[in-house]
Amino acid sequence: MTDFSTWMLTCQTHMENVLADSLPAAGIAPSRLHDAMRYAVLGGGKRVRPLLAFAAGEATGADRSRVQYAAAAVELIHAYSLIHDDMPAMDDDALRRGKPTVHVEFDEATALLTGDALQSLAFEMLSTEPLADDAASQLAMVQLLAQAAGSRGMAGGQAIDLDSVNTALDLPELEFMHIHKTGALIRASVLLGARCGTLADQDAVALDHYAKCIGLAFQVVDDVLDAEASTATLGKTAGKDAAQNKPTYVSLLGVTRARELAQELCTDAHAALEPLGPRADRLRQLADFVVERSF
Ligand code: GRG
Repeated sequence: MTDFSTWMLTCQTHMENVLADSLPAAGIAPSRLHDAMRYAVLGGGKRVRPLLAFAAGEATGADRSRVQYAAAAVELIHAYSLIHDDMPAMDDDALRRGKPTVHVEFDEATALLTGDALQSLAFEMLSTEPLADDAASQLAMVQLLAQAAGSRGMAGGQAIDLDSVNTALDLPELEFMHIHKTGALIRASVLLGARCGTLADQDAVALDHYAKCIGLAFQVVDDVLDAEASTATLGKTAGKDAAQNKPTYVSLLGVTRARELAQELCTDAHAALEPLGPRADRLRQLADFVVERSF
């Protein structure tokens, strides 16, 4: 088995190439919009969601030529969410992935349209590329991503987040918000990657539980890094949660307990994968990566 860093780099490079080929070429009219789409998506980000899709695909024997489009579709939705989240009406941030945010580099109207167009491209890709053996299975994949991105998923979580500024959420309320805002797309990454292969019902349950644990762990670590890491390391403005008086795992639990919680969630994620045996090893490595990451 290739070591994890090599595997990760190979997947990230592959993802970059698929995304670069799938996005409208720079300079093609309307060129400002297409330039902004490429600016937002290419050359940055950890690609955690595509990595999860590739790893889940490996666990179900999926062909990478299928998984690459499921992975890319999720990454396009993620990129759109970051663009809109950074806009003045939401988080109002000027730095993302170490460069100016889309509305700063271009303008607000272009940023809105860029997010819209990336979301559409994601669904075009998921419904066009051959990802499943039959049309009904592929339709179910489209529905899965639509639900994950929509008001009962990521967009709903974002709405709760916006409402929560200056309020005192308790732990279950915070968890509910993050299961939607961050967790829904992470769950979709795992399940879509897995569905590109042969997914037994009991494995779907196990992967669903794994994804829930990883989604929450990802967010707990995100909160810790926001409190502890530098803007230069993160490539986005650090310390924003406290500055905006947002409820976070760090504000509720403190850094030490938040780190412990992330580790507990990682242990739960490993336990969830037990029935899958060695074919889930990449997912295990990714669970560790999510919790141990420093950016
Ligand atoms: C605008 C509908 C809508 C939703 C926005 C994803 C999101 C919801 C907001 C982003 C704000 C944020 C800091 C969320 C917490 C976790 C998160 C998604 C962090 C960014 O994801 P990474 O670390 O980013 O995977 P990279 O740049 O590596 O892809």
